[in-house]
Amino acid sequence: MPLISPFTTSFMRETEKDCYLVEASFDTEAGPVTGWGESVAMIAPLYSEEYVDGGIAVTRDWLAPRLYEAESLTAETVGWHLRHIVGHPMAKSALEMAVLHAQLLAQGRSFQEYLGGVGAAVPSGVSVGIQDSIPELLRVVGGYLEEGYARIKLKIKPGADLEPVAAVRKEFGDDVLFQVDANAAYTLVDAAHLRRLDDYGLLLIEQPLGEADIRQHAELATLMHTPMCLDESIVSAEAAADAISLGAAAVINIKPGRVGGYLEAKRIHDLARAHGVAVWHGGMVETGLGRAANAALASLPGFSLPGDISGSSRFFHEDITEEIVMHDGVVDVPTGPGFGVSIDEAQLAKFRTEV
Ligand code: OSB
Ligand code: MG
Repeated sequence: MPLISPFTTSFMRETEKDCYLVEASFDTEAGPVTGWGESVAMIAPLYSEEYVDGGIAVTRDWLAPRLYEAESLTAETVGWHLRHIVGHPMAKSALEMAVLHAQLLAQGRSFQEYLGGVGAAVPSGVSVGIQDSIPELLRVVGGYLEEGYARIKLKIKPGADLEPVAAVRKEFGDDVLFQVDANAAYTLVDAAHLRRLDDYGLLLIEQPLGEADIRQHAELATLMHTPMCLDESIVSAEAAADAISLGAAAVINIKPGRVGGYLEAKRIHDLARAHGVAVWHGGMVETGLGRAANAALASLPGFSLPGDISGSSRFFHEDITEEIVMHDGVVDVPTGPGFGVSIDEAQLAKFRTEV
């Protein structure tokens, strides 16, 4: 799916969204039911080790066969059946999501109700890529603020950090909820430089160091005031427990795909909440399918900061489901059965490259 404008992070420049979906069909007493799951793996292994072609291969050859063999498969047992396959959380997540979708549809139940989420809408933040110039950055951020987004997250990297952050603060003032995301672009050697971000009243700094560097994030957290938030490092509830107990994460970005599914994501939410650690819902440029499910998860009470749950129009001219709409700084939590959206087969056919 072509993106409205290129999305640039410290690790890549994306001009189109490439992903795969999982379709899970079941025969039930009431007739056939089909659920859809979306993998958040990217086209290249640059954000995590997973990537689209690898996810398709491991799903076909190793994951799906185990689920075909399972008796009375439920969403709650997908993780159990796949437990001996090491890694591949994004691929596992897409499978669990498809089974969960089918299960909810069969029960006529909404995902929010299943989870115990609360409220009709969730606050909507926007993730802003690295721009080619400061004037361009101010134009882009100004546009999102005008649209009503509740929070701005700016991608940073070495050489594109202090100056753009200072420019956004100067132009839009101290009241804008503003945070940065480095996608693992720095090392602990950069601590003195990163500390200079403390002058800008940021909500948090997301993943300045590497995925494996939980202890080093804890050390960096003692060297700066800006709250430390982890994204890439939180690959499971166990990793979240380690990060919390080491003092590496004052805040956690929860992405269901990165942790193996929505059920593990809820466990991380519950764990963080019990420790008084704030969480917010991350994004992986999902289609309307993933975004709809994300909005339901983000309605759990521990999600106290606006998530990367922007409307379809943030990234796409047209979506493969009903449009996800940001209005008044929020996205409504879908209330219909399943994830509350459906795959538009004609739209899907338009973007489909493989059967
Ligand atoms: O680090 O949060 C990230 C997109 C792809 C990979 C990693 C990240 C992101 C985003 C997108 O920031 C946020 C969104 O989907 O709105
Ligand atoms: Mg991030």
